Amino acid sequence: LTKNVHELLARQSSVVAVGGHDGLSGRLGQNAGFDAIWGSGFEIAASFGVPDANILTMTDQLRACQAIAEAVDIPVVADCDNGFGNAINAAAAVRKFEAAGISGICIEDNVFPKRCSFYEDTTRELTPAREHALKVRACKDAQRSDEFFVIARTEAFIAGAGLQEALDRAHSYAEAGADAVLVHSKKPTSDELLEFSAQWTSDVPLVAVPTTYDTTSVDQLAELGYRMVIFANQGIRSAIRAVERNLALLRSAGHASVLNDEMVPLSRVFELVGLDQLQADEAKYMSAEAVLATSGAGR
Ligand code: SPV
Ligand code: MG
Repeated sequence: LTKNVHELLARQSSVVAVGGHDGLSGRLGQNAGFDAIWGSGFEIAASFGVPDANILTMTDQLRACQAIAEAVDIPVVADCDNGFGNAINAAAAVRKFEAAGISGICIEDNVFPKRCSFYEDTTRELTPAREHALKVRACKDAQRSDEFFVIARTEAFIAGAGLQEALDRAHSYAEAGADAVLVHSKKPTSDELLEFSAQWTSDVPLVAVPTTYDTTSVDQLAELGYRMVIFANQGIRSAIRAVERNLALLRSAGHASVLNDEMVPLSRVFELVGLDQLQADEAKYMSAEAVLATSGAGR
C-alpha cells in the first residue's frame, strides 16, 4: 500500500477513489478495495448538516480529512473547493493538508463562496482562468514534498461555458503545473467528457466524477483518458437510506430487536475500530506479565 498518488498512477491504468467524510467512512472505502479516499466537501458538509457552499471553514474540512488519513493506509485526496479564497489561502491550505498526512488536494475554479455543482442555480461565476492557473501554481510551489498531488478542476461545463472554454481552462491549469485535471459534468451521459478528452493534448491525466452519468464505467472512462475516477458521494447516500429507514422502524416498534437483521452486530463495530489491536497493545504494554518482564529495563 502506498499513500503516493503519483505512484498509483504510474503502476495502474486507473485509480479509483471513493468519497468519505470521517475515519469510519474512509476505512469502509479502504476495506471495499478502493485505491484512495476522496475527502468529499459534499459529504463533509452533509455530515455537519449544512449545504456544500463554503459554509464550513478550511479547518473543518482539514480536521475531517485528517481523521480519514489517520484511519486508512491509502491516499486521501482532499476536496479543497476553491482553495478557501485566493492563491494565498490555497497555498496556506496546502501546507496544512500536507502536514496532516493528506496525499493531495483538488481545487476548482468556482468563485468564493462556492456552491455544489449539482445545486440548481441561475448563474454560476467562474474564477478567471489565469487567476485559477496561478492558484494552482501557488499550491504546487507551497508543497514541501514531491509526493503531494494537486488536482485542478474546471467547472466550465457546470457553468454552461462550453467545450472550448473547458479545454482552454484545463490546458492552462495543466501548464501551470497541475498533477491532474478534473473535468466536471452534470449531464446524464458522459458526452461532455468524451468530447473533451478527444481534444485533450496534454500528458496530464484526467479525472472524472461520474455522479450523474452513472452508467459509465471506470474502464470506459479509462479508455477516454480519465485515469482517475472519483465516486464522490455514494457512500453517504447509502448510509442515509439505511439509517432513515431503520430509525423509522425503531421509533415505531419501540424495541431494538426489530433491527437485529437490519444492522451490523456490535462485534462488527469492534472489528472496524481495531479492538483486536487495542487488546494486543494492552497485553504488550500494560499486562502484569509485560510490566514484570520489563521491570529490569530502565528502572
Ligand atoms: C464533492 O464530493 O464534494 C465534489 C464532487 O466536489 S461533486 O459533489 O460530485 O461535485
Ligand atoms: Mg466538492
